[in-house]
Amino acid sequence: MRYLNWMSLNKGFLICLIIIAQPVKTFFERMQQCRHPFAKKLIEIMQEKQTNVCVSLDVTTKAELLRLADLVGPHVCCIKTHVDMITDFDWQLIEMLRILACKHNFLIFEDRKFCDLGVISQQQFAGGLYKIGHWADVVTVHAMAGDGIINAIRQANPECAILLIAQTSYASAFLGQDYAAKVYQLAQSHADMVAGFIAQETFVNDRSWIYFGPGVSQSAKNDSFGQSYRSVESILAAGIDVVVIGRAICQATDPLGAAIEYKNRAWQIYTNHA
Ligand code: 5BU
Repeated sequence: MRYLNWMSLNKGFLICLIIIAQPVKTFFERMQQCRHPFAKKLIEIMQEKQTNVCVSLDVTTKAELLRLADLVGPHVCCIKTHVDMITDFDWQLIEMLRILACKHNFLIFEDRKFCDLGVISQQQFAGGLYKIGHWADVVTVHAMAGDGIINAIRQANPECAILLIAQTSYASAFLGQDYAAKVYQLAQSHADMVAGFIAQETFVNDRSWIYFGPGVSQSAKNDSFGQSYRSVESILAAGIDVVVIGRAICQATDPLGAAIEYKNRAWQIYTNHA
């Protein structure tokens, strides 16, 4: 009897262990699937901080960007910027942002959407006022310009990862399945630089990339300039790894509360799906 009890206890313990171990195993697998070091690092941070939220800090001053980064930084895996929106930009902003990235363990994503000749994009990436290539962990690139931009970024800083825009949350009628298929081909031939995609779904049956999905809000359906929103549930059900959330956090009356709410909701859904 005692032996039986011990056996059933042990069995229960083993089942618990398997259940507890499940997400770890899944995340390990997800990390194994993704080839690019940026994607691997991101998954590590996601797992450690239990968050698959990337917050888009679309604000116009240094002070506001840094205030929000410090406030919501502990709850996100990435902070996305549009650095050319900052009216009082200077290099101190970058230094402070990098310090906050270390303090809160998030990656910096500059959503520059490069889309020009390689030679121009290289200057926009490495030079100019913002010197994006000196501080961003990842940048967005439009694939319609071919591989010139990817080659130019590789030459300037091969450590900076690229997310190719395959699908958008706006004007998506322009970029159909054919376009996404070509974006995928481009990524495959530049897998040393391309870590994943901006998309609305996993548009190819290939999990070796990380998928970021913008256009997410639980309350708004659209804005007055063409943005269209989906819920966290809907975009994660479509296979997206990281939800990109801007105004729903930054313009909330309580940005910290909103960030925590999105983090918990997205993480719970993602870990059940992952
Ligand atoms: P919002 O406030 O959650 O609407 O902000 C969305 C952010 O994501 C914003 O910075 C856009 O530039 C970015 N974005 C997007 O909304 N949709 C896309 O398809 C792409 C980027 Br690509």
